[in-house]
Amino acid sequence: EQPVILVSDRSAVRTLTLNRESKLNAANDDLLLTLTDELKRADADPSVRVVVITGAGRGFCAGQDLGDVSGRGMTFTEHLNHTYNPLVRTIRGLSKPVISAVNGVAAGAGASLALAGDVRLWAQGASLIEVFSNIALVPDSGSTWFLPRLVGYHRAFELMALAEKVRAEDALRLGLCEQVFPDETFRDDVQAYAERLATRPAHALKLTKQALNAALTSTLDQALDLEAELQQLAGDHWEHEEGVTAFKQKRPAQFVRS
Ligand code: T3D
Repeated sequence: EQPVILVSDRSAVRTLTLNRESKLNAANDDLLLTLTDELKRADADPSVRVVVITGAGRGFCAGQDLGDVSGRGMTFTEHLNHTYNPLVRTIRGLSKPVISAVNGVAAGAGASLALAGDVRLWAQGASLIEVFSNIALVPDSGSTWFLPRLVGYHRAFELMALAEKVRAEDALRLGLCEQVFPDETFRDDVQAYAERLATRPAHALKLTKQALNAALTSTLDQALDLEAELQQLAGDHWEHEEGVTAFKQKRPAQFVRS
């Protein structure tokens, strides 16, 4: 049987590919738990500097596998706490940048996964649907937290209530993704982007991610205090010394040390 998550490494970039192609990578528990484990393994692996989550075939992730719900012996609440919620917490808490590389349709919890990355790269033919209301469920896996922060309450409500498909050019305009690449070159373009990100100062980016995540729910005073605290950690790190030295020597900084 095919593995539900494909793992591949190239130039400090670990790519985790959701691999249930015939169902547009709809998520069963095996996929969700394996993806969470693989993210933690990538975080602990010093050879990895950036993690990419993408989908095999023409879909990114069609959300919960609807053939896998009945008879699973868990309430919805238990299921979310067992599978999706640890996954989203792991992505947001990862010390390394996570790229959601949205190669095709992202629906339901798949849409949440598309929004959860630190960077969201889309193929031209990708789309996002807050599909939950089609089956009379509540948006989950972080969608109710991510989407209104990106597009405001009212647009989020409309997208969720009508389950309308958001295409790439609208996603870019709405701030649901950072870049859109042609379908034909998407995987190479994602790899090139990820490799560029991998040359950036890993320790400083880890602290940046921590500060931004905290700032999303903090006051300005709290953000200023945390910045002051984290800046000490960044300033004491060799990356900072290298950055300043490189600037003075008029050369590119070398933030990757073997
Ligand atoms: O704890 C809990 O369980 C609650 C958690 C909930 C989280 C959620 O994600 S709820 C939302 C679940 N997802 C959906 O409702 C999406 C259902 N799928 C669709 O609406 C459409 O498939 C898409 C809009 C995503 C794509 O449409 P299209 O026309 O491009 O493809 P298709 O023909 O509908 O799908 C292709 C195949 O994938 C098809 O199988 P077949 O007929 O070729 O054998 C289809 O049944 C299968 N598929 C797509 N999505 C799912 C799925 N199979 C199982 N579960 C799916 N979610």
